[in-house]
Amino acid sequence: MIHNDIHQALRERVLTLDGAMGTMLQKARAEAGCIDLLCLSSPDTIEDIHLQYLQAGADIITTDTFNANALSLSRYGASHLVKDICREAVAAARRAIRRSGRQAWIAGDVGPTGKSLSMTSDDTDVDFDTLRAAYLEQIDALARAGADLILLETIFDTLNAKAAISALLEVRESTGLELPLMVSATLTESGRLLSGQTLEAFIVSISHARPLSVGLNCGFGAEQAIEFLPQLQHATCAVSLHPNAGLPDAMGCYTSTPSDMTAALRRPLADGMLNIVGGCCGTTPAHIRAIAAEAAAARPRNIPNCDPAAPLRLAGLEALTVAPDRLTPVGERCNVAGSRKFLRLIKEGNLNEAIAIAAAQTDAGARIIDINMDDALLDAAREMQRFVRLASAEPDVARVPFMIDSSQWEVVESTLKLVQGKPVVNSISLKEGEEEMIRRARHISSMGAAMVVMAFDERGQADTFERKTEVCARAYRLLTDAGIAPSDIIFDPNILAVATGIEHHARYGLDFIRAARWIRQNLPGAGVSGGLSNLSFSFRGNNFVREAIHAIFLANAAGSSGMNMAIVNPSTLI
Ligand code: THG
Repeated sequence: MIHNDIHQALRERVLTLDGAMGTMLQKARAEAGCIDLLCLSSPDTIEDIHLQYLQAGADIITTDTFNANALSLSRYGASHLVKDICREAVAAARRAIRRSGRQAWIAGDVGPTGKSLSMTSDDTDVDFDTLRAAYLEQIDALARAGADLILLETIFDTLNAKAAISALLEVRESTGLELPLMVSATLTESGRLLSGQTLEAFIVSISHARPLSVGLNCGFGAEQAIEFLPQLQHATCAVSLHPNAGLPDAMGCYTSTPSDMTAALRRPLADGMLNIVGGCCGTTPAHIRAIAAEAAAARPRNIPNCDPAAPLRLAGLEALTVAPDRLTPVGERCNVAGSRKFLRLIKEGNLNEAIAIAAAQTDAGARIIDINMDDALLDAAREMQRFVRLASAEPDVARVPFMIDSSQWEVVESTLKLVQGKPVVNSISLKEGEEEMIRRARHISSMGAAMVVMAFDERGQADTFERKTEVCARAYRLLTDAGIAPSDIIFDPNILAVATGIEHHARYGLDFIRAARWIRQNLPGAGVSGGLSNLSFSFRGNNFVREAIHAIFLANAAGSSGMNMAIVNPSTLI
Protein backbone atom coordinates (compact mmCIF):
# COMPACT_ATOMS: atom_id res chain seq x y z
CA MET A 1 0.00 0.00 0.00
CA ILE A 2 1.39 3.40 -0.97
CA HIS A 3 1.21 5.90 1.86
CA ASN A 4 1.36 9.57 2.10
CA ASP A 5 4.51 10.39 3.97
CA ILE A 6 3.53 10.74 7.64
CA HIS A 7 6.08 13.53 8.14
CA GLN A 8 4.37 15.46 5.37
CA ALA A 9 0.89 14.73 6.71
CA LEU A 10 1.91 16.00 10.16
CA ARG A 11 2.82 19.37 8.70
CA GLU A 12 -0.52 19.68 6.95
CA ARG A 13 -3.02 18.65 9.61
CA VAL A 14 -3.61 17.28 13.08
CA LEU A 15 -3.73 13.49 12.84
CA THR A 16 -6.20 11.47 14.87
CA LEU A 17 -5.03 8.44 16.80
CA ASP A 18 -7.53 5.72 17.69
CA GLY A 19 -9.01 5.00 21.14
CA ALA A 20 -8.71 2.21 23.64
CA MET A 21 -8.83 -1.45 22.69
CA GLY A 22 -9.54 -2.68 26.22
CA THR A 23 -12.70 -0.62 26.73
CA MET A 24 -14.15 -2.02 23.54
CA LEU A 25 -13.31 -5.59 24.40
CA GLN A 26 -14.97 -5.26 27.79
CA LYS A 27 -18.06 -4.09 25.90
CA ALA A 28 -17.81 -7.13 23.67
CA ARG A 29 -17.82 -9.10 26.94
CA ALA A 30 -14.48 -10.69 26.19
CA GLU A 31 -13.21 -12.91 28.95
CA ALA A 32 -10.84 -11.31 31.43
CA GLY A 33 -7.18 -11.99 30.77
CA CYS A 34 -4.64 -10.89 28.24
CA ILE A 35 -6.44 -9.12 25.42
CA ASP A 36 -3.38 -9.37 23.18
CA LEU A 37 -4.07 -13.10 22.92
CA LEU A 38 -7.31 -12.27 21.13
CA CYS A 39 -5.17 -11.44 18.08
CA LEU A 40 -4.76 -15.21 17.78
CA SER A 41 -8.02 -16.55 19.23
CA SER A 42 -10.43 -13.96 17.89
CA PRO A 43 -8.76 -11.83 15.22
CA ASP A 44 -12.12 -10.77 13.72
CA THR A 45 -13.07 -9.07 16.98
CA ILE A 46 -9.83 -7.05 16.86
CA GLU A 47 -10.33 -6.24 13.18
CA ASP A 48 -13.87 -5.00 13.87
CA ILE A 49 -12.71 -2.66 16.61
CA HIS A 50 -10.02 -1.23 14.32
CA LEU A 51 -12.69 -0.75 11.66
CA GLN A 52 -14.92 1.15 14.07
CA TYR A 53 -12.09 3.51 14.93
CA LEU A 54 -11.22 3.99 11.27
CA GLN A 55 -14.83 4.80 10.48
CA ALA A 56 -14.81 7.25 13.37
CA GLY A 57 -11.93 9.07 11.67
CA ALA A 58 -8.70 7.61 13.05
CA ASP A 59 -5.62 8.27 10.88
CA ILE A 60 -3.34 6.09 13.01
CA ILE A 61 -4.55 2.82 14.50
CA THR A 62 -2.63 0.99 17.23
CA THR A 63 -2.11 -2.75 17.19
CA ASP A 64 -3.44 -4.91 20.02
CA THR A 65 0.09 -5.60 21.27
CA PHE A 66 0.43 -3.46 24.42
CA ASN A 67 1.43 -6.56 26.40
CA ALA A 68 2.88 -8.62 23.56
CA ASN A 69 6.32 -8.99 25.10
CA ALA A 70 7.84 -12.09 26.66
CA LEU A 71 7.85 -10.62 30.20
CA SER A 72 4.19 -9.59 30.33
CA LEU A 73 3.00 -12.70 28.49
CA SER A 74 4.80 -15.00 30.93
CA ARG A 75 1.94 -14.41 33.37
CA TYR A 76 -0.31 -16.23 30.91
CA GLY A 77 2.25 -18.88 30.01
CA ALA A 78 2.32 -17.29 26.56
CA SER A 79 5.86 -15.93 26.25
CA HIS A 80 6.45 -18.05 23.18
CA LEU A 81 3.63 -16.31 21.29
CA VAL A 82 5.17 -12.82 20.93
CA LYS A 83 5.98 -13.16 17.23
CA ASP A 84 2.62 -14.76 16.37
CA ILE A 85 0.63 -12.12 18.23
CA CYS A 86 2.56 -9.25 16.64
CA ARG A 87 2.17 -10.70 13.15
CA GLU A 88 -1.57 -11.32 13.52
CA ALA A 89 -2.13 -7.97 15.23
CA VAL A 90 -0.61 -6.07 12.30
CA ALA A 91 -2.52 -8.27 9.85
CA ALA A 92 -5.85 -7.51 11.57
CA ALA A 93 -5.09 -3.79 11.47
CA ARG A 94 -4.16 -4.06 7.78
CA ARG A 95 -7.43 -5.88 6.92
CA ALA A 96 -9.45 -3.25 8.77
CA ILE A 97 -7.78 -0.45 6.82
CA ARG A 98 -8.51 -2.23 3.56
CA ARG A 99 -12.18 -2.69 4.51
CA SER A 100 -12.49 0.93 5.58
CA GLY A 101 -11.27 2.18 2.22
CA ARG A 102 -9.45 4.89 4.16
CA GLN A 103 -5.81 5.68 4.27
CA ALA A 104 -4.29 5.17 7.71
CA TRP A 105 -1.04 4.25 9.40
CA ILE A 106 -0.50 1.23 11.64
CA ALA A 107 1.30 1.98 14.89
CA GLY A 108 2.87 -1.12 16.42
CA ASP A 109 1.95 -0.66 20.06
CA VAL A 110 4.61 -1.24 22.72
CA GLY A 111 3.66 -0.96 26.38
CA PRO A 112 6.01 -0.39 29.33
CA THR A 113 5.92 -4.05 30.52
CA GLY A 114 5.06 -4.43 34.18
CA LYS A 115 8.73 -4.07 35.12
CA SER A 116 10.69 -1.00 36.12
CA LEU A 117 14.44 -0.78 35.65
CA SER A 118 14.91 2.42 37.65
CA MET A 119 12.80 1.46 40.61
CA THR A 120 14.20 -1.96 41.41
CA SER A 121 16.28 -2.43 44.51
CA ASP A 122 17.63 -5.94 44.22
CA ASP A 123 19.56 -7.75 41.51
CA THR A 124 17.08 -10.59 41.13
CA ASP A 125 14.57 -8.39 39.34
CA VAL A 126 14.66 -7.71 35.62
CA ASP A 127 17.82 -6.10 34.21
CA PHE A 128 18.44 -3.89 31.19
CA ASP A 129 19.58 -6.71 28.89
CA THR A 130 16.54 -8.86 29.65
CA LEU A 131 14.15 -5.99 29.07
CA ARG A 132 15.97 -4.91 25.92
CA ALA A 133 15.77 -8.46 24.55
CA ALA A 134 12.02 -8.53 25.19
CA TYR A 135 11.52 -5.18 23.44
CA LEU A 136 13.76 -6.31 20.58
CA GLU A 137 11.68 -9.41 19.92
CA GLN A 138 8.45 -7.39 19.96
CA ILE A 139 9.62 -4.42 17.89
CA ASP A 140 11.37 -6.65 15.36
CA ALA A 141 8.19 -8.74 14.96
CA LEU A 142 6.00 -5.64 14.56
CA ALA A 143 8.38 -4.11 12.01
CA ARG A 144 8.68 -7.28 9.96
CA ALA A 145 4.89 -7.72 10.03
CA GLY A 146 4.60 -4.32 8.37
CA ALA A 147 3.81 -1.82 11.13
CA ASP A 148 4.34 1.68 9.71
CA LEU A 149 5.70 3.05 12.97
CA ILE A 150 6.20 2.14 16.62
CA LEU A 151 4.22 3.70 19.45
CA LEU A 152 6.17 3.39 22.71
CA GLU A 153 3.55 4.46 25.21
CA THR A 154 2.56 4.74 28.85
CA ILE A 155 6.22 5.31 29.71
CA PHE A 156 6.59 5.71 33.47
CA ASP A 157 10.31 4.86 33.66
CA THR A 158 12.70 6.43 31.15
CA LEU A 159 15.25 3.66 31.58
CA ASN A 160 12.68 1.18 30.25
CA ALA A 161 12.12 3.53 27.32
CA LYS A 162 15.88 3.72 26.71
CA ALA A 163 16.05 -0.09 26.59
CA ALA A 164 13.24 -0.05 24.02
CA ILE A 165 14.97 2.68 22.01
CA SER A 166 18.23 0.73 22.02
CA ALA A 167 16.27 -2.23 20.62
CA LEU A 168 14.47 -0.04 18.07
CA LEU A 169 17.77 1.38 16.80
CA GLU A 170 18.97 -2.19 16.26
CA VAL A 171 15.80 -3.05 14.32
CA ARG A 172 16.18 0.07 12.17
CA GLU A 173 19.74 -1.04 11.42
CA SER A 174 18.97 -4.69 10.72
CA THR A 175 15.85 -4.13 8.61
CA GLY A 176 16.88 -0.92 6.89
CA LEU A 177 13.42 0.45 7.70
CA GLU A 178 12.94 4.05 8.79
CA LEU A 179 10.50 2.87 11.48
CA PRO A 180 9.40 6.24 12.93
CA LEU A 181 8.87 6.30 16.69
CA MET A 182 6.13 7.94 18.70
CA VAL A 183 7.04 8.20 22.38
CA SER A 184 4.39 8.90 24.97
CA ALA A 185 4.91 9.25 28.70
CA THR A 186 2.47 8.98 31.58
CA LEU A 187 2.80 11.53 34.35
CA THR A 188 1.81 11.30 37.99
CA GLU A 189 -0.14 14.12 39.63
CA SER A 190 3.17 15.82 40.48
CA GLY A 191 3.79 16.34 36.76
CA ARG A 192 6.74 13.94 36.78
CA LEU A 193 7.16 10.40 35.57
CA LEU A 194 6.79 7.78 38.29
CA SER A 195 10.57 7.30 38.07
CA GLY A 196 11.01 10.93 39.15
CA GLN A 197 11.99 12.71 35.94
CA THR A 198 10.44 15.96 34.84
CA LEU A 199 8.81 15.96 31.42
CA GLU A 200 11.64 18.11 30.10
CA ALA A 201 14.29 15.69 31.40
CA PHE A 202 12.36 12.85 29.80
CA ILE A 203 12.39 14.56 26.40
CA VAL A 204 16.15 15.16 26.64
CA SER A 205 16.75 11.53 27.66
CA ILE A 206 14.96 10.02 24.65
CA SER A 207 16.08 12.58 22.07
CA HIS A 208 18.68 10.19 20.60
CA ALA A 209 15.80 8.18 19.11
CA ARG A 210 14.98 11.24 16.96
CA PRO A 211 11.30 10.53 17.55
CA LEU A 212 8.49 11.40 15.16
CA SER A 213 6.55 12.68 18.15
CA VAL A 214 6.67 13.06 21.91
CA GLY A 215 3.59 13.26 24.03
CA LEU A 216 1.47 12.11 26.91
CA ASN A 217 -1.10 9.40 27.36
CA CYS A 218 -3.22 7.70 30.01
CA GLY A 219 -3.10 9.80 33.21
CA PHE A 220 -6.00 11.67 34.71
CA GLY A 221 -7.97 12.69 31.67
CA ALA A 222 -7.79 15.45 29.08
CA GLU A 223 -8.30 18.36 31.46
CA GLN A 224 -5.22 17.54 33.53
CA ALA A 225 -3.13 16.46 30.53
CA ILE A 226 -3.49 19.76 28.69
CA GLU A 227 -1.87 21.58 31.62
CA PHE A 228 1.41 19.93 30.64
CA LEU A 229 1.21 20.78 26.93
CA PRO A 230 3.18 24.04 27.25
CA GLN A 231 6.19 21.99 28.40
CA LEU A 232 6.09 20.01 25.16
CA GLN A 233 6.08 22.99 22.85
CA HIS A 234 9.90 23.25 22.54
CA ALA A 235 10.10 19.72 21.13
CA THR A 236 11.70 19.62 17.69
CA CYS A 237 9.28 16.89 16.62
CA ALA A 238 5.50 16.44 16.58
CA VAL A 239 3.51 16.60 19.84
CA SER A 240 0.88 13.97 20.66
CA LEU A 241 -1.78 13.57 23.32
CA HIS A 242 -4.07 10.62 23.96
CA PRO A 243 -5.59 10.95 27.41
CA ASN A 244 -7.98 8.71 29.30
CA ALA A 245 -11.68 9.43 29.27
CA GLY A 246 -11.33 11.12 32.66
CA LEU A 247 -10.79 9.25 35.89
CA PRO A 248 -12.42 5.90 36.57
CA ASP A 249 -15.30 5.98 39.07
CA ALA A 250 -15.80 3.50 41.91
CA MET A 251 -17.01 0.89 39.42
CA GLY A 252 -13.91 1.30 37.27
CA CYS A 253 -15.86 3.08 34.52
CA TYR A 254 -14.35 6.12 32.84
CA THR A 255 -16.66 9.06 33.15
CA SER A 256 -15.72 11.64 30.50
CA THR A 257 -18.16 11.77 27.61
CA PRO A 258 -17.02 12.56 24.07
CA SER A 259 -18.16 16.15 24.50
CA ASP A 260 -16.36 16.45 27.86
CA MET A 261 -13.16 15.42 26.12
CA THR A 262 -13.54 17.69 23.12
CA ALA A 263 -14.39 20.59 25.42
CA ALA A 264 -11.01 20.11 27.10
CA LEU A 265 -9.10 19.60 23.84
CA ARG A 266 -10.69 22.44 21.88
CA ARG A 267 -8.48 25.19 23.23
CA PRO A 268 -5.04 23.52 22.75
CA LEU A 269 -6.14 22.37 19.30
CA ALA A 270 -7.24 25.87 18.32
CA ASP A 271 -4.00 27.27 19.74
CA GLY A 272 -1.92 24.99 17.53
CA MET A 273 -0.33 23.01 20.36
CA LEU A 274 -0.89 19.52 18.98
CA ASN A 275 -0.02 17.36 15.98
CA ILE A 276 -1.56 14.03 17.00
CA VAL A 277 -4.57 13.56 19.24
CA GLY A 278 -6.55 10.50 20.32
CA GLY A 279 -7.75 8.55 23.32
CA CYS A 280 -6.49 6.11 25.91
CA CYS A 281 -8.33 4.12 28.62
CA GLY A 282 -12.09 4.47 28.52
CA THR A 283 -12.33 6.03 25.06
CA THR A 284 -14.64 4.57 22.39
CA PRO A 285 -15.32 5.22 18.68
CA ALA A 286 -17.79 7.90 19.80
CA HIS A 287 -14.97 9.72 21.59
CA ILE A 288 -12.67 9.37 18.57
CA ARG A 289 -15.39 10.61 16.20
CA ALA A 290 -15.79 13.75 18.29
CA ILE A 291 -12.02 14.22 18.63
CA ALA A 292 -11.45 13.70 14.88
CA ALA A 293 -14.04 16.37 14.09
CA GLU A 294 -12.28 18.76 16.43
CA ALA A 295 -8.88 17.86 14.94
CA ALA A 296 -10.13 18.46 11.41
CA ALA A 297 -10.99 22.04 12.33
CA ALA A 298 -7.70 22.66 14.13
CA ARG A 299 -4.49 24.31 13.13
CA PRO A 300 -1.59 21.83 13.40
CA ARG A 301 1.27 22.81 15.69
CA ASN A 302 4.24 24.20 13.78
CA ILE A 303 7.01 21.61 14.14
CA PRO A 304 10.30 23.48 14.63
CA ASN A 305 13.31 22.25 12.72
CA CYS A 306 16.15 20.71 14.64
CA ASP A 307 18.60 23.54 15.34
CA PRO A 308 22.11 22.32 14.45
CA ALA A 309 23.59 25.01 16.70
CA ALA A 310 21.50 23.99 19.72
CA PRO A 311 23.59 23.60 22.88
CA LEU A 312 24.22 20.29 24.62
CA ARG A 313 21.36 19.16 26.84
CA LEU A 314 21.81 16.56 29.56
CA ALA A 315 19.44 15.17 32.16
CA GLY A 316 19.26 13.61 35.57
CA LEU A 317 15.81 13.86 37.13
CA GLU A 318 15.93 17.41 35.78
CA ALA A 319 17.19 18.74 32.46
CA LEU A 320 20.42 20.72 32.17
CA THR A 321 21.46 22.96 29.29
CA VAL A 322 25.23 23.25 29.01
CA ALA A 323 25.69 26.86 27.96
CA PRO A 324 28.33 27.36 25.25
CA ASP A 325 29.72 30.55 26.80
CA ARG A 326 29.57 29.88 30.54
CA LEU A 327 31.37 27.38 32.76
CA THR A 328 29.36 24.36 33.88
CA PRO A 329 31.12 22.89 36.94
CA VAL A 330 31.38 19.10 37.20
CA GLY A 331 31.99 17.79 40.73
CA GLU A 332 35.29 15.84 40.93
CA ARG A 333 35.05 14.41 44.47
CA CYS A 334 33.29 11.08 43.78
CA ASN A 335 36.51 9.72 42.33
CA VAL A 336 38.46 6.97 44.06
CA ALA A 337 41.64 8.11 42.27
CA GLY A 338 41.15 11.77 43.17
CA SER A 339 40.00 11.58 46.77
CA ARG A 340 41.49 9.47 49.55
CA LYS A 341 38.33 9.93 51.59
CA PHE A 342 36.02 8.75 48.81
CA LEU A 343 38.28 5.73 48.19
CA ARG A 344 38.18 4.82 51.87
CA LEU A 345 34.38 5.11 52.03
CA ILE A 346 33.96 2.88 48.97
CA LYS A 347 36.42 0.32 50.33
CA GLU A 348 34.57 0.29 53.66
CA GLY A 349 31.25 -0.02 51.90
CA ASN A 350 30.04 3.17 53.55
CA LEU A 351 27.72 4.10 50.70
CA ASN A 352 25.66 6.59 52.69
CA GLU A 353 28.63 8.83 53.35
CA ALA A 354 29.85 8.39 49.79
CA ILE A 355 26.45 9.62 48.55
CA ALA A 356 26.66 12.51 51.02
CA ILE A 357 29.83 13.63 49.21
CA ALA A 358 27.88 13.76 45.95
CA ALA A 359 25.07 15.70 47.62
CA ALA A 360 27.54 18.17 49.15
CA GLN A 361 28.91 18.86 45.67
CA THR A 362 25.50 19.64 44.18
CA ASP A 363 24.93 21.90 47.20
CA ALA A 364 28.20 23.67 46.45
CA GLY A 365 27.20 24.29 42.84
CA ALA A 366 28.19 21.21 40.83
CA ARG A 367 25.73 20.86 37.95
CA ILE A 368 27.04 17.39 36.98
CA ILE A 369 28.67 14.70 39.17
CA ASP A 370 31.74 12.84 37.89
CA ILE A 371 31.90 9.26 39.21
CA ASN A 372 35.07 7.19 38.98
CA MET A 373 35.67 3.79 40.61
CA ASP A 374 38.88 2.83 38.77
CA ASP A 375 41.15 1.34 41.39
CA ALA A 376 43.27 -1.79 41.16
CA LEU A 377 41.72 -3.20 44.33
CA LEU A 378 38.09 -2.52 43.42
CA ASP A 379 35.62 -4.24 41.10
CA ALA A 380 34.84 -0.97 39.33
CA ALA A 381 31.74 -2.22 37.49
CA ARG A 382 30.19 -3.52 40.70
CA GLU A 383 31.03 -0.40 42.70
CA MET A 384 29.61 1.78 39.93
CA GLN A 385 26.42 -0.25 39.99
CA ARG A 386 26.00 0.07 43.75
CA PHE A 387 26.81 3.76 43.82
CA VAL A 388 24.81 4.81 40.75
CA ARG A 389 21.73 2.89 41.91
CA LEU A 390 21.83 4.53 45.33
CA ALA A 391 22.63 7.97 43.88
CA SER A 392 19.65 7.60 41.52
CA ALA A 393 17.37 7.15 44.51
CA GLU A 394 18.68 10.24 46.33
CA PRO A 395 16.77 13.25 44.95
CA ASP A 396 19.48 15.83 45.76
CA VAL A 397 22.01 13.86 43.75
CA ALA A 398 19.80 12.28 41.08
CA ARG A 399 18.57 15.74 40.13
CA VAL A 400 21.81 16.34 38.16
CA PRO A 401 23.26 14.39 35.25
CA PHE A 402 26.09 11.92 35.92
CA MET A 403 29.49 11.77 34.25
CA ILE A 404 30.58 8.15 33.99
CA ASP A 405 34.35 8.33 34.38
CA SER A 406 36.28 5.15 33.64
CA SER A 407 39.16 4.09 31.45
CA GLN A 408 37.62 0.60 31.24
CA TRP A 409 35.11 0.31 28.42
CA GLU A 410 33.27 -2.57 30.14
CA VAL A 411 32.63 -0.31 33.13
CA VAL A 412 31.21 2.39 30.86
CA GLU A 413 29.00 -0.10 29.04
CA SER A 414 27.52 -1.63 32.18
CA THR A 415 26.99 1.73 33.88
CA LEU A 416 25.09 3.15 30.89
CA LYS A 417 22.49 0.44 31.50
CA LEU A 418 21.68 1.92 34.91
CA VAL A 419 21.04 5.56 34.05
CA GLN A 420 17.61 6.82 33.02
CA GLY A 421 18.76 10.35 32.18
CA LYS A 422 21.21 11.62 29.59
CA PRO A 423 24.68 11.27 31.16
CA VAL A 424 28.18 12.00 29.84
CA VAL A 425 30.69 9.23 29.23
CA ASN A 426 34.22 10.19 30.30
CA SER A 427 35.94 9.23 28.04
CA ILE A 428 36.77 7.92 24.58
CA SER A 429 39.72 8.75 22.33
CA LEU A 430 41.72 7.68 19.31
CA LYS A 431 44.04 5.72 21.60
CA GLU A 432 42.88 2.37 20.18
CA GLY A 433 42.42 3.70 16.66
CA GLU A 434 39.67 5.18 14.54
CA GLU A 435 37.41 2.17 14.26
CA GLU A 436 37.28 1.52 17.98
CA MET A 437 36.57 5.17 18.80
CA ILE A 438 33.71 5.29 16.29
CA ARG A 439 32.28 1.99 17.55
CA ARG A 440 32.28 3.28 21.13
CA ALA A 441 30.87 6.67 20.16
CA ARG A 442 27.99 5.04 18.30
CA HIS A 443 27.24 2.81 21.24
CA ILE A 444 27.27 5.77 23.65
CA SER A 445 24.88 7.65 21.36
CA SER A 446 22.54 4.69 21.07
CA MET A 447 22.38 4.60 24.87
CA GLY A 448 21.42 8.25 25.02
CA ALA A 449 24.63 9.77 26.37
CA ALA A 450 27.07 12.52 25.42
CA MET A 451 30.84 11.92 25.45
CA VAL A 452 34.12 13.44 26.53
CA VAL A 453 36.71 12.93 23.80
CA MET A 454 40.27 13.13 25.12
CA ALA A 455 43.03 14.60 22.95
CA PHE A 456 44.78 11.26 22.81
CA ASP A 457 45.64 9.22 19.73
CA GLU A 458 47.62 6.21 18.57
CA ARG A 459 50.82 8.16 19.33
CA GLY A 460 49.81 9.10 22.86
CA GLN A 461 48.59 12.09 24.81
CA ALA A 462 48.58 15.41 22.96
CA ASP A 463 50.63 17.89 24.97
CA THR A 464 51.30 20.82 22.61
CA PHE A 465 48.88 23.22 20.95
CA GLU A 466 49.60 21.67 17.55
CA ARG A 467 49.04 18.09 18.71
CA LYS A 468 45.90 18.96 20.71
CA THR A 469 44.24 20.74 17.79
CA GLU A 470 45.33 18.13 15.25
CA VAL A 471 43.96 15.21 17.30
CA CYS A 472 40.69 16.97 18.17
CA ALA A 473 40.10 18.03 14.56
CA ARG A 474 40.60 14.45 13.35
CA ALA A 475 38.28 13.04 16.02
CA TYR A 476 35.65 15.69 15.22
CA ARG A 477 35.63 14.84 11.54
CA LEU A 478 35.43 11.09 12.20
CA LEU A 479 32.67 11.39 14.80
CA THR A 480 30.46 13.84 12.93
CA ASP A 481 30.87 11.76 9.74
CA ALA A 482 29.67 8.78 11.81
CA GLY A 483 26.48 10.66 12.68
CA ILE A 484 27.37 11.86 16.18
CA ALA A 485 25.75 15.22 16.96
CA PRO A 486 28.48 17.88 17.39
CA SER A 487 26.84 19.08 20.62
CA ASP A 488 27.26 15.58 22.10
CA ILE A 489 31.04 15.88 21.69
CA ILE A 490 32.99 17.47 24.57
CA PHE A 491 36.70 17.75 23.85
CA ASP A 492 39.24 17.50 26.63
CA PRO A 493 42.56 18.84 25.35
CA ASN A 494 44.36 17.69 28.53
CA ILE A 495 45.01 19.96 31.47
CA LEU A 496 48.50 18.82 32.52
CA ALA A 497 50.49 19.72 35.61
CA VAL A 498 52.61 22.85 35.45
CA ALA A 499 55.54 23.80 37.69
CA THR A 500 56.88 20.27 37.81
CA GLY A 501 60.47 21.45 37.47
CA ILE A 502 60.64 20.23 33.87
CA GLU A 503 61.19 23.10 31.47
CA HIS A 504 58.78 22.19 28.68
CA HIS A 505 55.88 21.67 31.13
CA ALA A 506 55.85 25.43 31.59
CA ARG A 507 53.66 25.91 28.50
CA TYR A 508 51.06 23.27 29.41
CA GLY A 509 48.56 25.72 30.86
CA LEU A 510 48.88 28.14 27.98
CA ASP A 511 48.62 25.42 25.36
CA PHE A 512 45.38 24.15 26.86
CA ILE A 513 43.90 27.64 26.88
CA ARG A 514 44.88 28.26 23.25
CA ALA A 515 43.62 24.84 22.18
CA ALA A 516 40.29 25.39 23.95
CA ARG A 517 39.75 28.62 22.05
CA TRP A 518 40.80 27.03 18.76
CA ILE A 519 38.40 24.12 19.23
CA ARG A 520 35.48 26.42 19.95
CA GLN A 521 36.26 28.52 16.88
CA ASN A 522 36.99 25.68 14.47
CA LEU A 523 34.93 22.67 15.56
CA PRO A 524 31.40 24.09 15.64
CA GLY A 525 28.96 22.79 18.24
CA ALA A 526 31.50 20.84 20.29
CA GLY A 527 32.19 21.69 23.94
CA VAL A 528 35.47 21.86 25.83
CA SER A 529 36.15 20.42 29.28
CA GLY A 530 39.15 19.68 31.44
CA GLY A 531 40.17 18.34 34.84
CA LEU A 532 41.18 21.55 36.56
CA SER A 533 42.87 20.09 39.65
CA ASN A 534 45.44 18.31 37.44
CA LEU A 535 47.01 21.69 36.74
CA SER A 536 48.33 22.20 40.26
CA PHE A 537 49.42 18.67 41.17
CA SER A 538 52.91 20.02 41.92
CA PHE A 539 51.43 21.99 44.81
CA ARG A 540 49.64 19.09 46.49
CA GLY A 541 49.11 19.84 50.15
CA ASN A 542 49.12 23.59 49.59
CA ASN A 543 45.48 24.22 48.82
CA PHE A 544 45.84 27.97 49.11
CA VAL A 545 48.25 28.10 46.18
CA ARG A 546 46.30 25.46 44.23
CA GLU A 547 43.06 27.41 44.48
CA ALA A 548 44.74 30.62 43.40
CA ILE A 549 46.26 28.91 40.35
CA HIS A 550 42.85 27.45 39.46
CA ALA A 551 41.14 30.80 39.73
CA ILE A 552 43.63 32.50 37.41
CA PHE A 553 43.47 29.63 34.95
CA LEU A 554 39.67 29.72 34.83
CA ALA A 555 39.65 33.47 34.37
CA ASN A 556 41.67 32.93 31.18
CA ALA A 557 40.23 29.66 29.90
CA ALA A 558 36.59 29.48 30.88
CA GLY A 559 33.36 30.70 29.39
CA SER A 560 33.62 32.73 26.22
CA SER A 561 37.36 31.97 26.10
CA GLY A 562 36.52 28.40 25.17
CA MET A 563 36.24 25.98 28.09
CA ASN A 564 32.56 25.58 28.98
CA MET A 565 32.83 22.61 31.36
CA ALA A 566 35.40 21.81 34.04
CA ILE A 567 35.84 18.95 36.47
CA VAL A 568 36.45 20.80 39.73
CA ASN A 569 36.05 20.73 43.46
CA PRO A 570 33.05 23.07 43.53
CA SER A 571 33.48 24.02 47.18
CA THR A 572 36.92 25.55 46.54
CA LEU A 573 36.05 27.53 43.39
CA ILE A 574 37.03 31.12 43.96
N1 THG B 1 39.93 14.87 32.22
C1 THG B 1 38.87 14.07 32.24
N2 THG B 1 38.54 13.34 33.33
C2 THG B 1 39.31 13.39 34.43
C3 THG B 1 40.45 14.21 34.46
C4 THG B 1 40.74 14.98 33.32
N3 THG B 1 38.97 12.66 35.53
C5 THG B 1 39.85 12.58 36.66
C6 THG B 1 40.65 13.85 36.85
N4 THG B 1 41.21 14.27 35.61
C7 THG B 1 39.78 14.96 37.39
N5 THG B 1 39.45 14.71 38.77
C8 THG B 1 40.34 15.03 39.79
C9 THG B 1 39.94 14.75 41.08
C10 THG B 1 40.78 15.10 42.16
C11 THG B 1 41.99 15.70 41.92
C12 THG B 1 42.39 15.97 40.64
C13 THG B 1 41.56 15.65 39.56
C14 THG B 1 42.88 16.11 43.04
N6 THG B 1 42.71 15.58 44.23
C15 THG B 1 43.48 16.03 45.33
C16 THG B 1 44.90 15.46 45.22
O1 THG B 1 45.07 14.39 44.62
O2 THG B 1 45.80 16.11 45.69
C17 THG B 1 42.81 15.69 46.61
C18 THG B 1 43.25 14.46 47.28
C19 THG B 1 42.35 14.04 48.42
O3 THG B 1 41.41 14.76 48.78
O4 THG B 1 42.57 12.94 48.91
O5 THG B 1 43.75 16.91 42.85
O6 THG B 1 41.70 15.73 33.26
N7 THG B 1 38.09 14.00 31.15
